[in-house]
Amino acid sequence: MRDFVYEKPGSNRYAGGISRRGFLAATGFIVGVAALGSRATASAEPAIDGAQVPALVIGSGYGGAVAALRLAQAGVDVLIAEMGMSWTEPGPDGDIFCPVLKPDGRSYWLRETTDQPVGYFMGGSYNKDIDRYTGVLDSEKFSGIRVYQGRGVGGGSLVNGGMAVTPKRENFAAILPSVNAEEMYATYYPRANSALGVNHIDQNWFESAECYKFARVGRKHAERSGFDWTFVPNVYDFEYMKKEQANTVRRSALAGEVIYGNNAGKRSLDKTYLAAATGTGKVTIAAQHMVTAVRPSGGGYEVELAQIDTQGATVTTKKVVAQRVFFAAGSVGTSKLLVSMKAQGQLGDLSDAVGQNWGNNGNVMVGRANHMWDGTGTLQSAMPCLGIDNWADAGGPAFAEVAPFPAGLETYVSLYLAITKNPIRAKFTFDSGTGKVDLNWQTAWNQSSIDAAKRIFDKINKKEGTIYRTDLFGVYKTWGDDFTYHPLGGCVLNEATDNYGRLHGYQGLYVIDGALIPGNTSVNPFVTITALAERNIERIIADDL
Ligand code: FAE
Repeated sequence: MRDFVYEKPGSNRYAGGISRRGFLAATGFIVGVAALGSRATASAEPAIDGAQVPALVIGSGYGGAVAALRLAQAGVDVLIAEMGMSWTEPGPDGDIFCPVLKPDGRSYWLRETTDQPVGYFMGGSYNKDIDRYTGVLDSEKFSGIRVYQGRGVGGGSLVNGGMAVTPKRENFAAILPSVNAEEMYATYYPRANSALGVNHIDQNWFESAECYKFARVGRKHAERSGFDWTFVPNVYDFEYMKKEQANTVRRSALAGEVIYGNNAGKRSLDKTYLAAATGTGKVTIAAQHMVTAVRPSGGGYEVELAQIDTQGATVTTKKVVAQRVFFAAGSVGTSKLLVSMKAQGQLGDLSDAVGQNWGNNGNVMVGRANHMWDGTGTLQSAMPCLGIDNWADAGGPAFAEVAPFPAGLETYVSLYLAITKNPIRAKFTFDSGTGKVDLNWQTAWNQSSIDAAKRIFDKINKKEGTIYRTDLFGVYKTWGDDFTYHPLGGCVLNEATDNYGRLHGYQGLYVIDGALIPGNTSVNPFVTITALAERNIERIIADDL
């Protein structure tokens, strides 16, 4: 069955419908017009071909948003090129993002069927046919792993669970030893948390909230088996969620909205960093513009862009010359671009460390079948708020978020996303035959992640007299071990770049996203990506501009 046609193939209705900001690309200088309101403004058709810009940022996720805002505040005009759409125009149903239980083309990036992370239930796949469209969630397939990523103005912030976790200081110090942890915890983590709009759940409300019964059951089981647990802050507005539960506002998290976008309640980057960035009048966001090449030109860099329609087809190609280029296309996007530019000789002097040291943050998912007296509730908030902390277990460190399973009916399922300390690292390589970049991660490499997660859930199952669900990730498949939400690394700080993200070999080229982090953050990563970007851009502005 096909869902409604969200937009006719080849048309560019939403691109054309977005109000175009006044934009001058004259005399080698770009001037954006101040954004109004509280949401980032983007243009799908900016007149940028042939322009020269002081700074071009590739991608509008966490790293890109921080770079754009801080550069603009320092007086630098910035062009952001974002391959995904500007999610500001409602579809035919009046909503910007599609319903979770009835996904349409808006859900996935250029796919004909959905590819749900938890894609099976009771013996069968419940993926659905959809119309091909430049939707908000990409499930990018490599030989041994699918990597989920956000596509659009706001990057991963549009689709993620909003869990805003600052890692324990000793864990951060072990992961990025070249970074001064004291500065991070005194200055950059607080700065990131504040600008992201991180808030904490009202713990009294939590104890009785119908929508968090699943989390209370998860906590009870963790406690009964002797595991530590912790509340997890979020960028979803918990006060708004209270009103959702009281039925006084439009439901979003309580309507199961998360991986295909939230129509309300969430402080995604388009409402925080990017709104502030375009509000300076110095930042222009070119949506549906994919960077395809970067090469030296004069004293700067020539950047090639493909403007794409909602079928992913190239409408036109453009060239911009930028004095400085910030790679913020995400761990995978940045690594793919740099690895192919190095292999093809356009940026041939990049370090051999480019493309190396990639990890999946040890992600593995699993579900448990509870007894009838431990129902997880028919109404579940799509925003997790609690995690089981077993990182101190030297035999298999793990931090497991108690995840919702908002099916709209009582499933008795307790679902978890475990972040484990998987030491294996993969690399990206360019295939000159296909012209594509592959990632050599193998599914079997997740065995140590499964083993670490089992140290928690085998114990809980034994204590509770329960079993694993084997119907959520395939037919008789217990572990969701072939995908990740948390790609990290590929252009690691102090290896492929200097200690602030400057790429070796090319003055004026920077990496400022999750590619800098060597494969693991010990918790969910976006607060760390944001805080590290804050640290690096401050130094770059002070020393390089
Ligand atoms: P990212 O946010 O991915 O932004 C990169 C941007 O670059 C994207 O908008 C791309 O479309 C764009 N792009 C890529 N290539 C190009 C190109 N060639 N030209 C132009 N644009 C390009 O990067 N993390 C948490 O901390 N807490 C959570 O609760 C959480 N839940 C998640 C749930 C899901 C379903 C997913 C997919 C991720 C989740 N994450 C979570 C991970 C988090 O969103 C991710 O680590 C960050 O978004 C990565 O930030 P970056 O700035 O590296």
